[in-house]
Amino acid sequence: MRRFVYCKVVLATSLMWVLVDVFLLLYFSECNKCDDKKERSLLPALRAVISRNQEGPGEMGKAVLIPKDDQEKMKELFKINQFNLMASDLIALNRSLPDVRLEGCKTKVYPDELPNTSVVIVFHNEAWSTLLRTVYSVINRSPHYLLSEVILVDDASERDFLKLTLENYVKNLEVPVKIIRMEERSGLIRARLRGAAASKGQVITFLDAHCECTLGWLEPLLARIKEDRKTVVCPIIDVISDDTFEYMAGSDMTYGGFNWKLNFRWYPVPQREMDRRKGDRTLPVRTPTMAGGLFSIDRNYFEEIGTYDAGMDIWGGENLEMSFRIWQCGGSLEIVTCSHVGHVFRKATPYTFPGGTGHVINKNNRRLAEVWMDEFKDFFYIISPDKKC
Ligand SMILES: [Mn+2]
Repeated sequence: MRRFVYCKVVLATSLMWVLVDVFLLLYFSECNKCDDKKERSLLPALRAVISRNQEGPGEMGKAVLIPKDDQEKMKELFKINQFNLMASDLIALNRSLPDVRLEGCKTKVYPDELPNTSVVIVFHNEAWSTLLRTVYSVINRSPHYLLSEVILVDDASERDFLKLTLENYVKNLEVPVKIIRMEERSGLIRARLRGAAASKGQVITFLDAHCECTLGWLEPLLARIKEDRKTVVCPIIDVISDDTFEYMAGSDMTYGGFNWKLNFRWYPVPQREMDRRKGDRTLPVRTPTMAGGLFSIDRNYFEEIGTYDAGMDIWGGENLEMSFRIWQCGGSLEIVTCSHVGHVFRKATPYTFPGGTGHVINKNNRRLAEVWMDEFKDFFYIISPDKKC
């Protein structure tokens, strides 16, 4: 009888100490300003659970609705980046997201030995919350042994918080984050090339500066490249609403194409591609073109095909140029349907185009047509006769 009482006392005291430990862990992990040593000492898994406060705005990818009283301010802030900055700023930088993958993707097993990747993110006057949420989602949802580094390339931003404040902030992150500054506004292509040149990973993964990577996004991309190093892979691009930051799953039934004005367009995946995969939607889709913002490519293959066309300015046409280049240089381009990354799609561009938007895009498209399209370029010039100079 007495032994039983002893047991109870011992159990009760140890339980108390466990609770004290949990309390201390919770207390220190909640603190944002604590130094990185405390931050690092926590077990990553435990921290992931703790940081998943699913009650906050936008958690689990839910929409953030701004109260009526703040709507005037919200509209003002919207103009800065052409998305709802007020909503974005309310959402945790490491918010939780739903698992939108096909059931068959959740149980896939990938080889242990995968190539590692550098993640290259170009930004120009990006908002703090969207840029950092991109970085956090990469760090928190990628196995660290596969993540060589994150490289942020600043294409001559003018905002102060993107200078020293950003540099100091990223020093405390648990994956090396390098910031490269372009001396003058150079555009997406030349900035990406600079990031690629500075990177060390076996694979280069390009992401936009307002993305959120979901659980399991990276492994299927790298596994496909390991299978065939000449395959360039894109995730399914999920939609993050520019109004509410709601996270909405993209479709595995659309792929990339283009029209004769050389605009990128989404089209339904044709039956022949479904048949080739014997109806298994978890297998990668061969896609004619890519949207361009998000893809992974083997570093050596990227160099073999001559990287990007460095003569293209600012933005526009480079995604089709890269797509045509890949297919015509012995590679293939695929959408890996088990990989999901969200992207804030906007209705208008917030960016300035030195030289004028139309002029820049026309110039890039002419280069695209002249280099890769042989006699098919005539379709482009017939549809857009003013483009010929
Ligand atoms: Mn974008």
